[in-house]
Amino acid sequence: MWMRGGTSKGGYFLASDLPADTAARDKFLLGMMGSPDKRQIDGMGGADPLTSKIAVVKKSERPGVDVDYLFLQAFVDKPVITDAQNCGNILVGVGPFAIERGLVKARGEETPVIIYMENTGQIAEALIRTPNGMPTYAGDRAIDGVPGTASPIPIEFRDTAGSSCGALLPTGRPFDVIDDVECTLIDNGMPVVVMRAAALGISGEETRDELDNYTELKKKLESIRLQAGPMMNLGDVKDLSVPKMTLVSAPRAGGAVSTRTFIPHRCHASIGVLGAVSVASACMIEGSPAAGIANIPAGDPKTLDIEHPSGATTIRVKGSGPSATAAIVLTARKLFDGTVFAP
Ligand code: NQM
Repeated sequence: MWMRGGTSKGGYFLASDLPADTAARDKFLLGMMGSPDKRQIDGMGGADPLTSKIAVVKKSERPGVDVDYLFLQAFVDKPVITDAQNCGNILVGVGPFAIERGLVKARGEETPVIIYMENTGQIAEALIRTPNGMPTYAGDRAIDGVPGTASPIPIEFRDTAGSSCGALLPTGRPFDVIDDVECTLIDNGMPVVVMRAAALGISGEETRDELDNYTELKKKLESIRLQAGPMMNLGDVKDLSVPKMTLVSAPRAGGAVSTRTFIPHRCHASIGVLGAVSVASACMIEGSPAAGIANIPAGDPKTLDIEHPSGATTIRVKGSGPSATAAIVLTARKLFDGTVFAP
């Protein structure tokens, strides 16, 4: 099934429909996406990392969990499929997909789906509208970065701190200095390096296309990223899609902070969901470069608008530090259901 999840898009598969052998699976997935090729002309990928995404879903054997979700990122221009990151946007389609495929039975107006995220070993709980025993996609919820409206899907995350790096702050410090740039190395669901845009010589208001053509900036970011990888317990990150690189500046539209994120080699059209949770957490760490410019509302829980190139992503954070929990409301839509082929 092809679905939009949040501001991303990809292929959703039952694990049982894919080869069990990882090498054979990856060969099939690269072939059906059309990778490696920057236009992905011979496959389903949309010539963008945000549309070259894959969800592999199966019924869970874990107590209290409905389905297991493995996220796979297909690189566009390299023959690489990686499970080294999670994806909160593609996650949004997992609940409806699980119900459509009969892995979870609809239970009245709304059906909760408890999802184990295999990449990072955490739980997310999604609530899907199922008025007629099946997911309904039509609704009145708008999200920035997607035209029109659709049915809202609230999702709560549990235990996201240190998902891939072992700790919220893997170096134990609010920031480290790499190549003379103050960087917060953080993981609250997604490993992210958070820096001030000004420290890299940009305003933070640039468009995605402007930043994608800024070769010098990309070189500087890659140098920082390769040094940050081992410091974040991720090892050599040359062929990994983490850590993400987020440049923050003061909010411009009444939100908490403004962001431009590289994922990691192309600029994101908006921001990843778990990426936004990690950035929001960095903004709340005293002494961090982000905290100095962010506008954090008082009270608990807090609603934080993380501004990005297509608007803002709203995160609700309860508590603070490693025990904080995060929630979002996004939308998903079924686009196509059928048979996909690889060469
Ligand atoms: O951070 C893109 C996306 C993502 C990841 C990326 C995501 C998340 O927008 O949870 O959703 O950072 O590669 O799909």
